[in-house]
Amino acid sequence: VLKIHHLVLSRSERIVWLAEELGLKYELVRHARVPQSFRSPESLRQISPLGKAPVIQDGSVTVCESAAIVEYLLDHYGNGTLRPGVSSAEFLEYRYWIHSAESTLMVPVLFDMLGGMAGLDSPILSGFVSGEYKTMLDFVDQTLERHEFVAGASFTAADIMVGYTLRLGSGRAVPGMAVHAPLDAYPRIVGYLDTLEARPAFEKAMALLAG
Ligand SMILES: N[C@@H](CCC(=O)N[C@@H](CS)C(=O)NCC(=O)O)C(=O)O
Repeated sequence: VLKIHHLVLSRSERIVWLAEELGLKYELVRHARVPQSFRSPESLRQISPLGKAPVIQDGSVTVCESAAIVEYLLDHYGNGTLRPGVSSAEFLEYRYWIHSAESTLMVPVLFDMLGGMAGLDSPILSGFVSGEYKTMLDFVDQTLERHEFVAGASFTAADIMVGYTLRLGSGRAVPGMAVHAPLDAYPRIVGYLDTLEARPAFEKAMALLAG
């Protein structure tokens, strides 16, 4: 059976959410964070060389990296859902957002989070973070102005990828984490996150992870 390794309060919520969207049967393996460092425990290092979540095991195959796992699950169990066809107009946007969620869009969120955790008070850092938040949130907003989901009129796995990044930056994913994505200035993005969080598969995944 497919094993999803979940690190508590982490990106691996994406994979549980996707598995619920696809109605997959899977075993959830939870890994607690090390309390002092908030890093992953030794148990994850035994599954993947970097010791990072998410990671899945499907028979003899091990896959790491959120987006690589998403694409693997869609390749093998997607039956053509949650991803536009390669020759469709939406596909390039889909691919852009699948990648951006863990790269350009994630950059200000990570610097914001780590700056806060380290107690850094640096104008260079805060200027970078606020500038990148504005650039990226403006772009997400313009994208959502054109269509309801990031890759078009339909919900896709790119929304699962982007949704987590935005949830992390807005403080929704890790309660109590000092993060500052200025979502109040972007009601359309707030509405988008509310729509994503109202999906039955998201709610089921979150209930499972909270239990
Ligand atoms: N780009 C990678 C990031 C993986 C990553 O950094 N995961 C975090 C969880 S949110 C982690 O395992 N952190 C614990 C650690 O590195 O000790 C992905 O999307 O899978």
